[in-house]
This record gives sequence, structure tokens and C-alpha cells, in this order.
Amino acid sequence: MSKPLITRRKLLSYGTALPLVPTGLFLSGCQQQPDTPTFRELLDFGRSLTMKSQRLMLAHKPLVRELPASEISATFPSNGTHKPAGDTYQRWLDNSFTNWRLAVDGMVERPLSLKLDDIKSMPARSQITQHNCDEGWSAVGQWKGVPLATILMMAGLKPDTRFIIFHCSDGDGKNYYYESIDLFDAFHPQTILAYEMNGEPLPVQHGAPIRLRVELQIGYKNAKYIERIEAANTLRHVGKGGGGYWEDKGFQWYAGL
Ligand SMILES: Nc1nc2c(c(=O)[nH]1)N[C@H]1C(S)=C(S)[C@@H](COP(=O)(O)O)O[C@H]1N2
Ligand SMILES: [Mo]
Repeated sequence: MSKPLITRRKLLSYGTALPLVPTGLFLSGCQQQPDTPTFRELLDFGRSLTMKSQRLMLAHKPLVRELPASEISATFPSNGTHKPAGDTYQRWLDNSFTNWRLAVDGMVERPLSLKLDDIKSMPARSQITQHNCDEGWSAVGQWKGVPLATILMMAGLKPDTRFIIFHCSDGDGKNYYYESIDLFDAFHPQTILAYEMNGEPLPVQHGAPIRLRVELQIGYKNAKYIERIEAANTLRHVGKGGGGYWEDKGFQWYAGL
């Protein structure tokens, strides 16, 4: 098997190696995005590679590397929201999420409303992987959860479905956090709805009660605090139509490694 000549991660490291952008700026990418052309170009990782060529490369390496327990990071940063604001989330937290429900709806045959215990009783997958944030940091964690594919098959996707959209409980006051992925990523065996991190219930700062682990994608696609999963054939109706909170601010929709 031949190795891909160029990967997104390589592009990323070329990007960070460029002297044009002070590292500080790059590090704060998720917080604020300066609107200079150079900065935008660096964040626009996908410009030189089409999604098709990415997929061809991925065909040679369908799973990301899973690491031994010895590689788990002693500290794993929490990024973006550390705890969703508002009474609703606080009430869920006070009740250990017993009154929380995950809605699965949109273009599905059987809309679902799942309790956390329902999700925990499904066949689980555990994986130790490296999380890569486009701000330039990585950390290794162990994630346990139910394959997203299991839940999508329970709900039954309608034939026209093209995207899976994750609606989250947090936001910045103006816009709420959401993300979307294609069906290739949605049905990937390492794409899970995680409810455990490093052998413990998923901590609040990492997205309790459930967060997405979409290992083929960069940090911001890994939505935390998911409360609704929607099957759709367009992204136009959510947020500003870009397919995600960060995409609406100009980041790439396809952010795969
Ligand atoms: N709901 C929600 N999901 C989110 C974010 C967020 O602010 N809110 N931040 C994203 C970013 S930029 C990263 S790098 C990861 C961080 O996950 P962590 O806090 O577990 O490190 O979550 C992503 N998912
Ligand atoms: Mo990130």
C-alpha cells in the first residue's frame, strides 16, 4: 500500500510553519478569526484538494490510528464551551441527565427520543485516538460510545438524506453551536456518540452527556453537548447555512485529516 503524498495534517503543519502568521494568532483560531487574507488562506486547508481526492486517499487508510493506553494525555484541554449556559442544561446536570433526551429526527422513518440509559445499553465501541484542533494543539483520549451508524439505522434514513446535523445545547449568546457531516463520516466505524472519556462519564467540559467523536475530522467537527441529531438533504436551513458554527464564520466545511 502506498502512502498518500500529502495529507491535511501535513498541510496544517506547513501552515503553522509559515512565518507570516504569529503562532499566537493561530492558537486563538477558534476564539477569534482575524479577517486578513493570509490567515484565511491558512485556514482554508481544503482549497488545494478536492473532496474526491481526499476520499481516494482515505480509501487506502480507512481507520485512523488507535493508540495504546500509555499514550493517553495526562491533561486534555477543554476548548470552546466549558459548560452550556442556561437553566435547562443546569437542570439536566442536577438530575444526572435522567430527564435529558436525545432527539433523532428530520429525514428519518422513525424519529427517536432516547434516554441516556438507552444509549448506554447499546453495543459500544471504545477507542484511543488523537484529537487535533486547528488552533494547533492535539491531545490523546479514550472514548467510549455507541457507533452513530447504530442510531441512524434505528431511525432509518430516508433515501434522499445527504447530511447528519448535530444540534448542541451551547452557543455564544447570538448563535448556537451546531455541526454537520456527510454520510461517509457518519457511517465510519470510528464515528461514535461518546458518553465516556478515559473510563469516566464524559465530563461537562468535554460535552456531557454525549459528544461526537468523528475521528476523520478536525476538532470543531467533534460536537459536544448534542441534544438533537437531524438527517437532512441540505444545510441551508440551519444557522447561516454553512453547515456549522465555525463554517458560518468562514472555516472549511470539509475539515478531514
Ligand atoms: N458544542 C460544542 N462543541 C464543540 C465546541 C464548542 O465550543 N461547543 N468546540 C469545538 C472545538 S474547536 C474543539 S477543538 C473541540 C474541543 O473538545 P474538548 O473541549 O473536549 O477538548 O470541541 C469542538 N466541539
Ligand atoms: Mo478546535
